[in-house]
Amino acid sequence: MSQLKALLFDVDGTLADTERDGHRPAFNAAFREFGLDWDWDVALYGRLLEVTGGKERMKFYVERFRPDYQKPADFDDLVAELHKAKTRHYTELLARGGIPLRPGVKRLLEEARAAGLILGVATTTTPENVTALLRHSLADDGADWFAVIAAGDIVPAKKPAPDIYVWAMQQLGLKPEQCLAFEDSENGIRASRGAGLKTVVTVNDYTRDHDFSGALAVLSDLGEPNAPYARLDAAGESGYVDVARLKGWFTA
Ligand code: XBP
Ligand code: MG
Repeated sequence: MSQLKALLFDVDGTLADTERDGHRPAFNAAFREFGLDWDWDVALYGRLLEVTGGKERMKFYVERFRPDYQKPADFDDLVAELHKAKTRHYTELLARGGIPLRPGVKRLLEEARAAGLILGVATTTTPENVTALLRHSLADDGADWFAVIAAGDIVPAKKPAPDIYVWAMQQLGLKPEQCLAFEDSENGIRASRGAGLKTVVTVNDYTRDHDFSGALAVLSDLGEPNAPYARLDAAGESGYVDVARLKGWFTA
């Protein structure tokens, strides 16, 4: 039986509820800036989340929902420019303190560090977005808490491909049997399980009906001592996720 050495975190939807009130309005602000009449409401954005990666999501939107749109010859360049503008809007929103971490996240990260566990990030989003979230919503030196930040285009195949988790573990020199992943979505758990990782899921409004087969535990959130999680895959269990509980699930 391997010992737990590292916790690998997805970002969007897992560390913070960034999709609905962060990425979505940032995309819309970029569309307005470029004079496009594209506007992603909350429900449409839920459907667009089927595709991970902001550039990939914009292309998917045009293909699936805007047959009327005449793509310019340099459409890929336009998407790249839109994505840069979107990243600017998103990081500005984070700098205004716009998005808090989800319940229990800061407490667990602090405890895990103190217990000597290695922390890592494995996400589809752009590296700048990750460091901005960690700086503004966790701590000034929040990015330094993580031994690896695996993000964005660093691997060509984004989640649900396992590649980003595989890359993160290579950087750390660790095997899947030594790591635990945290995810919030079906695309996310397909990536983590595909990389051979045991995975704890915390759902959100966009993902609670997803298929989380193979999860170690499916929770409403990580919980706090005064605000316990609800365990969604085992009726009646509640509490808060700390290192001892993680080790119990990990070795069970
Ligand atoms: C995150 C995503 C990303 C963000 C947008 O997925 O799907 O596409 O919505 O990020 P996960 P960028 O939580 O599984 O990593 O615009 O920076 O690509
Ligand atoms: Mg996610």
